[in-house]
Amino acid sequence: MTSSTSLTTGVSYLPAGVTAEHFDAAIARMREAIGAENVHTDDAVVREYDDRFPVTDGDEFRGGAVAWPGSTEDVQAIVRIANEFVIPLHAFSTGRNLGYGGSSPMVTGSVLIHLGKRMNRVLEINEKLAYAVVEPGVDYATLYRAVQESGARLMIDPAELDWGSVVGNTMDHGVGYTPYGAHAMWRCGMELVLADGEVLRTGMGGLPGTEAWHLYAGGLGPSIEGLFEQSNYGICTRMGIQLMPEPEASVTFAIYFPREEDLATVMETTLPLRIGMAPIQSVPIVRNIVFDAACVSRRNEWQSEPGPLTDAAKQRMVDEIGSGHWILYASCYGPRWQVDRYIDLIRHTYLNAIPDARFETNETLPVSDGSRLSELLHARHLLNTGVPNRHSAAVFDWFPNAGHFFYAPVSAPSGEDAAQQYDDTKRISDEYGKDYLAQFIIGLREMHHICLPLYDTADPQSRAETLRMTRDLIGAGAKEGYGIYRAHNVLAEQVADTYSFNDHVQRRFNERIKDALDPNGVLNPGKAGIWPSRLRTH
Ligand code: EUG
Repeated sequence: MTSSTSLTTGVSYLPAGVTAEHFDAAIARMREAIGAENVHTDDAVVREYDDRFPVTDGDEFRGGAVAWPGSTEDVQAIVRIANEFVIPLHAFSTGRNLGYGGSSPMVTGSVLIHLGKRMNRVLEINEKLAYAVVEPGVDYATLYRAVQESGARLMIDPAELDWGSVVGNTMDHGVGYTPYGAHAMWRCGMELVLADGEVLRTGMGGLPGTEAWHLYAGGLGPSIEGLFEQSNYGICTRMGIQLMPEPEASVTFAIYFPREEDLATVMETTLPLRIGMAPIQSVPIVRNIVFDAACVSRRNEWQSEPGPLTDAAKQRMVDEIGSGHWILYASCYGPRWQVDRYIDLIRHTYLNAIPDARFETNETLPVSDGSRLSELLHARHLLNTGVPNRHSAAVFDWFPNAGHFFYAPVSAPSGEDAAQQYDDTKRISDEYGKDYLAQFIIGLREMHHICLPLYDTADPQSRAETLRMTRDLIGAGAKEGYGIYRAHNVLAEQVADTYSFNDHVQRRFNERIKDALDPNGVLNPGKAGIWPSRLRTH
């Protein structure tokens, strides 16, 4: 530790109340434990982990150092040292939580633990029982390749963008679009490093020699895997994820609805087709034309003035892309005869409800068509058949330096709720002069209304206005009973406050668990508004 003072070079951000000497001593111990080449304090390395979509002007949400553990034992060592020195850690998988803070910590100066940097193995692919076991660094593209290379006839469920971590996305309640789209429903069996450094295997994983760890999420006693999702009670170092057997045939369809006012009818038509898991077997999305346009064009093709987008501009998108104001995408899977029957039934039901809608499939509108419409449909077909891609990342080029928040309220998948949310969100976006770009993601008994409040990440005024707008959206939604399911760092406090039943009993409960499991408050303090007692201000 004699060299510790020289380590201060390059440490730009220290956790509040921690001296440079103390921080350096902890860093030196981490270097000893996992190798000096795996712990960095240089600005050039640490700043790589700044939020790619910066929100604030100050130094908030920045790491002080980064560690690259190579094993569960490495993670244990880091956690134990953090406890000894009372240094905040911020663990993440691949750090692609874009729109929710990316890889940035709640507490400035935290030691970032980039789990995925070296812990990126697919540990098992079991074709017969249809599951895989992955480390945090396995992203959807990697899992897809591993399944292909193994020859297993299994279909993965990718998130919207292929660079997302399977573990990270699942732990944050992310969704995809195949029948296995609700990721938290299909994870089974976790290995966790607890806040005191001990390793826990959940469920059947408690039984030495078991082969059922990734088959059954129960075991003896309470189901605890959910406790580790969107929390800061432990670090997941491996996870089982169950996979759908590859179907004989798959067809993806798109339905183009001609009017904004069709939304409520679309939702009412969808619910009965979806809630029984047939004939709509996948997770349907209902996107507005602006979102689709942003995947295949730049904003200045349609409007050069700032927002909101005019009705004329949106109508031109619809006409020139050949689309609708709302577009529903979903898929059918199974034996060819069944897919054909389901597609027929679905087409008839929607066209009966909205006769001037247009119905296409990836077969009636083949990719060889070369149109933007077929490009969009084909990108959805890839996702819906388990082929990860990053087609939607084009949104980041909608205008120069574009970044975004996610505002994602949950409600019943009803026409009334969709119309109410659309009205509120559109009105508030118009007030702020911002584009409304969104998709509804329809589960079985709920939907997520995924809105992307976009801003110019290089323009402090655009950032501030969009942050204010997003706060207004959260406030307006909460008044109507629409809570958001996942919160950006900068919004976590406000969102936690909206879950206020019985004097915020949920937060108090979460924090009682936090204090019991992590008395020094070192693991991801502040995640989902859960603060350890030493840092709590509410
Ligand atoms: C998406 C879905 C989400 C989310 C963020 C993004 C998809 C984007 C269901 O939740 O939180 C197109």
